[in-house]
Amino acid sequence: MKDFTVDYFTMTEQDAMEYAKAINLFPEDAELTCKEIGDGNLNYVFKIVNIKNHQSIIIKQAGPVARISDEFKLSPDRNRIESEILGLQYKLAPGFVPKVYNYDPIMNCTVMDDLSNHEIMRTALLKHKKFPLFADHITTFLVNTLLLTSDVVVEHKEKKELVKQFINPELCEITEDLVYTEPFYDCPRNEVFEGSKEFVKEVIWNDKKLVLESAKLKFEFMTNAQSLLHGDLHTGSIFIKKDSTKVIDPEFAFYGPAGYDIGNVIANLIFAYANGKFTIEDKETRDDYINYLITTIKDVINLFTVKFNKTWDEKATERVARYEGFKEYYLDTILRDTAAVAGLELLRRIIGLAKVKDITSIQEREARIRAEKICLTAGKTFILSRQSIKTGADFINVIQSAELSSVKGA
Ligand code: SR1
Ligand code: MG
Repeated sequence: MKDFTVDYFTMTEQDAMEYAKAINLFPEDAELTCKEIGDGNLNYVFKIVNIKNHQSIIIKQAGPVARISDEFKLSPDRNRIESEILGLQYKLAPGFVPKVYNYDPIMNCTVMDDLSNHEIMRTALLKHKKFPLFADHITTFLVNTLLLTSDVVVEHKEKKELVKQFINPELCEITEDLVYTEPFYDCPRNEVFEGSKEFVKEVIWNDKKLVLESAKLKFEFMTNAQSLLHGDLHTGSIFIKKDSTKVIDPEFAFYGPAGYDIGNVIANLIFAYANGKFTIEDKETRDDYINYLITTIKDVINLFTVKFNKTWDEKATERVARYEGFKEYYLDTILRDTAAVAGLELLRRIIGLAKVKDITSIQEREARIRAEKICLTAGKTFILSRQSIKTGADFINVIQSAELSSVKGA
C-alpha cells in the first residue's frame, strides 16, 4: 500500500480506494469500488462505494495543473480553501452544501458527502427538467453566505481575518483573465465559434465604451472585498433534485463583490434558456420551459431582494448600517454588480476558453449562432446599463430585448 502521509501525488482510482481504507473511512472488511467522476475543469473527483452496504463517499483531489489545459498551473492548496469555506457555508446556510468529513493538507484532498442522489443542475437543465424550489433555495444560500460574511454583520477585525484566510491569488487570476480581460479583445486563448466571429468583432471588441466598462469592473472585482464569495457559482457547481439544492466546488472563494455570485447564477439560467429556446422542438413544451426559466430568473432577483432586506434588518451589527437610506444604497450596488457580472459571464462563455454545454450542444449551426447572439447582446446590455437594472422584470426585459434584436438581425 502507498504511503499517503509523506509526499503529495495525484491519485489513481486504486490509490483513492487505498486512501479511503488508510484513513478509516470504511470498515476493514469493506469491499470498495471507485470511479473518477470529475467533469469540471480543474480537479479529480473519486466516488467510492462499499458494495456490501452501498455506503459511499466522495474524495476530491486538487491536481497541480487544470484539467482543461496545463497552461494553468495551480497550487493544490486551493483544496484547503474549498474545505474551509464548505465548513463555513455549512454553518451559514445549513442544508445547502455537502458535509466535509476530512481535509488532508498532504494529499490536497477533501472527503465529503456523496450527492449522487442529486444531479448536476446544468445536466438536468439540458434535459429540460424543472426545479420549482431552486429560486427559494439559492436565494437563501446567497443571502446567508454573502450578507453574513460582510462588514454589515461580521465584526471588522474578524472579517479581515477571513479576508486573509481566503486570499486566493491563483484562482482569482484565472477569473481576472478569463472573465474580465480575454473576452474583450482578440486573445489567442479565446475560442469563438466561427459563425459568431464577425458579430463578436463588431459588437464586442470594437466597442470602446464596453471595453472601458470591462476595465472598471475588473478593478472592482480585484479591490472590493465585500463578501466571502463562492466565486464560480454556475449551474455546474450545483447539485440538485426536486426538493434539495446543494452548492459545491467553492475553490474560487475569496472576498469580492457580492454581485459576482448572483450574476453567475443569473447568466447560467440564461444559458439554459437559450438552450431550451433552440433545442426544444415542440412549441408548447418549449414555451412552458422558457416560462419556467423566466419565472426562475425573476424570482432569484426578487427573492434575493426580499430576503436581503429582512436579514439586514435582523442581523446588521454595524452602527452606520442603520442610517436611513444606507441599506437601499448598499443593495442597489449589489444589484448593479449582479447585472454587470451576468453580462460578463454571458460574454466570456461565448467568447472565451471555458464554454458551457448549454450552448455548445446546440447542433444546428444557425440556431447556435442565434443563441450566441442573444447571449452576447444581453451580456453587453447588462454591462452597459447595469445602473438601471434592479428588478426581476428589468432582467427579463434585457433578455427579451436581446431576443427581439436577434430576430431582426437574423
Ligand atoms: C481554467 S478553469 C476555467 C473555468 O472553469 C472553472 O469552473 C471557472 O469557471 C473557470 O473560469
Ligand atoms: Mg468548478
